Amino acid sequence: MPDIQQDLKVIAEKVNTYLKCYLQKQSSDSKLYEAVNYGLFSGGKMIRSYLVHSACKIFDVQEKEYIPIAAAVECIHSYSLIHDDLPAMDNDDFRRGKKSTHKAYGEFTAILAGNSLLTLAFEIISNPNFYISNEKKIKIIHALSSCAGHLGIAGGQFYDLSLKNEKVNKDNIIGMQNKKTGALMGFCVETSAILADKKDLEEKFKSTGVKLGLLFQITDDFLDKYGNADILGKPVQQDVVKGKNTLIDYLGEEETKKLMKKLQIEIEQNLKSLPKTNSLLNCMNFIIDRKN
Ligand code: GRG
Repeated sequence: MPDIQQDLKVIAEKVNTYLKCYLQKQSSDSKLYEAVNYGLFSGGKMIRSYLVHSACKIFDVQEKEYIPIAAAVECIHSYSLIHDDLPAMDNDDFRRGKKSTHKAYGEFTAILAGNSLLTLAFEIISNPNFYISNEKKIKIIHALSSCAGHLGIAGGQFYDLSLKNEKVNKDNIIGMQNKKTGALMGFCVETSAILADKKDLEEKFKSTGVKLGLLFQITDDFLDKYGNADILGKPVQQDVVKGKNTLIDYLGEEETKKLMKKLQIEIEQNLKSLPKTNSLLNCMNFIIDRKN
């Protein structure tokens, strides 16, 4: 399998540079500004940015068209992690090998840093200096906001937390994970079709991204069970401690691995007739084989 780490680093740097420039223009000496920067630039893998990049490669979409969108996605992702770590949610003290944002800055600052990052995402896309057409901007804002709300990340998080220690079935778990983790990845892949004006491919790309998200979440659950806390930058075996519902627990490891294989085949099938899919397929393999 080709090592995408180097490629990923290049894209991560471009997106981070874009975000740093953007935030520098809003520079302030408040602790809230510091917490926003802390939560955003804390060494995440930036796999979602890489997904946007890989999907855009299929249609030769230019970097200046998709880097701001990847930046907006990272803002929403960091927002979700800051809020996920709060005592009212997962109550985690560490993230990416560092203190979680509320541990470093206090709870109200972390909540507001999360809120600021959510709105920053839409500020970036709607910025008049971002030169894609207004029609595409509106479509992208609609798709991104839909996947962040109660039918997407927030809804998935709600089910994840409310179903703790409850008896659930496979569909409940997949539905929850598709929203919590899959929706944003669905957007990452779908956005390439929107940018390339490939209306007929938007739904297929979105569903490909959601499948990639489910694969990502299943790997996350395996890493929680068997991974290395130092490499992950957070404690392991937390799903059992917190009574979380995972497919590994429900189906067993063998069936879960069969489901992963099935998802892989479906993703390959979705991309079969398209050119330049190498990067996205390599990204899928990375999602499955990653160690953090
Ligand atoms: C963001 C709309 C919105 C609401 C907040 C708290 C919350 C509701 C949602 C939490 C969603 C969540 C934490 C999903 C888990 C997804 C996941 C596996 C995250 C880890 O992603 P990585 O490994 O993280 O890509 P890095 O640190 O590499 O960026």
